[in-house]
Amino acid sequence: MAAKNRTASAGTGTKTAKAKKNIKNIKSASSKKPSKLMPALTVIIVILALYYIWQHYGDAIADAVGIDMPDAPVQDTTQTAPPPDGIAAPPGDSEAGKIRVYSFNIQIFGASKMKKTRVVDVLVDIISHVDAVAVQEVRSARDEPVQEFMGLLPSKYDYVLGPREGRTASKEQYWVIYDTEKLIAADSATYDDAADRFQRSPMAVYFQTKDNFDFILIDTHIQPSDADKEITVLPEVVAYFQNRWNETDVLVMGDFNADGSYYNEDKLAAVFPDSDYRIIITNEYNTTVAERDNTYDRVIITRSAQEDFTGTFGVVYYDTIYDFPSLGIEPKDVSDHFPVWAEFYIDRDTD
Ligand SMILES: [Ca+2]
Ligand SMILES: [Ca+2]
Ligand SMILES: [Ca+2]
Repeated sequence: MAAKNRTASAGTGTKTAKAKKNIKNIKSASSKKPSKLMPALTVIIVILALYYIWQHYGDAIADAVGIDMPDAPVQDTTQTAPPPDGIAAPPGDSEAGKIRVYSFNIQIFGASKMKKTRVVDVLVDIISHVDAVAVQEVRSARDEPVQEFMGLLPSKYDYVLGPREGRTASKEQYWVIYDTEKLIAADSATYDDAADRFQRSPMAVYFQTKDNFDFILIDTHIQPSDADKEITVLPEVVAYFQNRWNETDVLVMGDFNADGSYYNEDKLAAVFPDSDYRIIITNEYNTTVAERDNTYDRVIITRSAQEDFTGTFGVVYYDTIYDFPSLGIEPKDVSDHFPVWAEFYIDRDTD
């Protein structure tokens, strides 16, 4: 993959060096006037303490209060490490006549994440192989990080970004990125959650392909503490969008938090029965980077989309794809989730 311009990081480094020089100057000036030494030292200590907190806990603070910290200085210790050159991100690109649709919770995406250049390199490489991806957990007060990331992808990619959703100060946006050479985003909408049953009301895009296949992609991030209730409502969301666009093929994708302490995964088959749906990412798959084995992320399709499904699907275990030690980052720096995906024919659709 192409090495990207990292002038922003280099600039931050120069500024830091300048600041240190200034601190030195203040120190030597102060030493000539002993009476003013203490206040000057106090100011320096406070500045250094704030700088330390900002640098080390900026992300955590931003997460806790639900905002994205503006431009926290990130120490880039990986500048000399090579980019993940020549490594194709499995499962690889789709063949002609087929598309691969992904879901990826990229964990607190915003300005802070965009500063982590090697993390961004890996994200760009993964997403440069998708035909479409339903992204969860864009958490930024501004749209610039999303626009900046789109600028790093091949120009054939376009996107739909949903409104900021959430009952508290912590808001998230759904973000669907797609290859305009394969797909046309004919329309998009957010579920009309009048009864306020979702922390983050699901977003959907109605896609058309160059051939017969047209479908609705629903992007959802289920609230962990309310997983049982929210997942139960998803079939209503499916029906809502089916009626809206008069289209039966629906791919419900996203971070369902449908496992572990949040949800009894054995209940999912009752919400999405075989008569009407097919659960493609079933309970035995691990979709999380953590040690524990959980199927939080799911791909579920409606019955009419089964004629379009090729039977090929997967989880992108990027921890085994990239040489993380040489990049100077860990897989968990990329996200706490692995992407999940399913493949579809574009020429077999009958509805
Ligand atoms: Ca269709
Ligand atoms: Ca499981
Ligand atoms: Ca169909």
